[in-house]
Amino acid sequence: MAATRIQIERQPARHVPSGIGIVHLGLGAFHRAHQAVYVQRCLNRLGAERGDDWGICSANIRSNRALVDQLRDSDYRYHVAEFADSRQVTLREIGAIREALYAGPDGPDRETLLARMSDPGVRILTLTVTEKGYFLSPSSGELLTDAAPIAHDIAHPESPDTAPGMLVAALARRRTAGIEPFAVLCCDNMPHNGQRTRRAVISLARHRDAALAEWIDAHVAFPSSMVDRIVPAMTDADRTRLAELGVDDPAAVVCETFSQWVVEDDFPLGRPDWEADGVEMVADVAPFETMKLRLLNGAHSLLAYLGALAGIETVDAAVARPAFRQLLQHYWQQEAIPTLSLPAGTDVSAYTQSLLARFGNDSLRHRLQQIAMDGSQKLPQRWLAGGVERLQHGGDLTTTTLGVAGWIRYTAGSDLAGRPHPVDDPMAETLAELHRRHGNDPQALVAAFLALDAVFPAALREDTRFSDRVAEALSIIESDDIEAAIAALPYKNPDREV
Ligand code: NAI
Ligand code: CS2
Repeated sequence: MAATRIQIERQPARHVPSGIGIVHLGLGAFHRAHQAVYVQRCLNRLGAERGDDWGICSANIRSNRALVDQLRDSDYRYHVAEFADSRQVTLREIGAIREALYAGPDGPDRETLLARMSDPGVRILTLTVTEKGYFLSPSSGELLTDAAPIAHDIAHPESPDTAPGMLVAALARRRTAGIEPFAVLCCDNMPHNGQRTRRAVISLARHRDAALAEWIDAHVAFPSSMVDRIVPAMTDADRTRLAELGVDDPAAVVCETFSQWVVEDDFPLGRPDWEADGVEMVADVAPFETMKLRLLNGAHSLLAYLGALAGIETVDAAVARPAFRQLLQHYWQQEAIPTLSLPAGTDVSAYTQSLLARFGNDSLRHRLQQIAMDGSQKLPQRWLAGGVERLQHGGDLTTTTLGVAGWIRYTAGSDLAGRPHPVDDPMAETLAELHRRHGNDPQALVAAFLALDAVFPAALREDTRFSDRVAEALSIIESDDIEAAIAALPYKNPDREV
């Protein structure tokens, strides 16, 4: 194989003092490969003096304490390896994170984090805590007050365990001290993610102090953002190939070269001029969010469940197969795109072709199992919201109902050859119980899954045109060769019948 061509971007020696203007909750792979890279570009451009206010304090509040220690040991420097393909990689050394904290329930840094979040110099709070980290019902958006961590935060508001709890506690301190609130910028894959974060925070604040909730409602900005960069979870094989490139860095991340960040411009205490660093600052993110969630993430989830059931391990391996490419093309052209109000000037055909190319990047080794996790939290915005629109207007639901059937079958915990896989989902126990009760009766199993009102909107749950089609699809999936079954689907746009 041809030698890998690498470019390396190093950071200048650290200047002092290292100011912090941003606190991030969710020090995960995506944050390190996306927001922190944009902030690094900004710091490089502004230089030591002007950029000093915008360094990041990044915290984990639930897991991955080791990563915090690793960053501390490396003077907060880590590497981002951007693979254009298996032979071209750009290595970037990132130093935008200037403080790392572990504020989990068993961690030492909760007070330090709350104090940092209450610091007047912190003007922006960003989050990547996964869709489940907001404790909102995926379908209704209501705060899950029965969830144990939320119940804990209601009972112990000054020692919160959740992201909404941390935000409420810090905002309460700022209000008491007469410090204006930071802007809260969600970077998770949710529709209207700023508004959803707002709803979680205000709903939780109401349990503490109605006046605080009103203050947050009146004074705190919750801009939404659309975020896009494929950042697979690191594997030992990734660490090995980075070591072969001379990078021995436990905090390193691997990702694609593509990156996009579209942000609603609502930062009362100011922000860096991120436009100069490739961030698109807009008045309304919704068209960008919906397009990305339905076209990229919706396609990802189709590949995740149907590909995994076929015994396929990675995204690129799935799109290498004609049947799966045909599946995606039908999903895009006949099901997802008709539901979109596209951002002005969008060439949606070019966009979906670019998605196929990105999915085909075999250097990422993006595991379908990673995408398949948390399906109960993802499917409402990726498939179901669009499905409701198409059902109401007589649109095609061929691949959406197949995808739902695939998710149902996937959550049985094995692929079609009987190979077991984990079902990583906040509702995993509930889903397993449904399989125990109805696993031998496909119609009853589908009805039981569609009855999950936390996941499925009533418009789908109560419409036999949808439920019957899912049941049909489940029987197709159980056929010997799922790939042949996918290829044989009636890829046409039927009339009213779905
Ligand atoms: P990761 O597993 O590396 O990090 C997840 C982070 O979320 C960790 O810091 C973890 O401690 C935290 N977390 C998990 N559950 C939590 C909870 N209940 N409360 C508080 N914190 C919690 O995953 P990664 O790749 O960083 O992705 C995180 C999120 O970023 C995704 O869920 C998605 O919303 C968004 N994203 C990810 C992309 C990717 O390709 N990895 C691309 C675009 C968006
Ligand atoms: C993926 C996303 O894991 C998943 O659910 O669909 O993390 C995807 O990689 C990103 O949204 C791409 O921007």
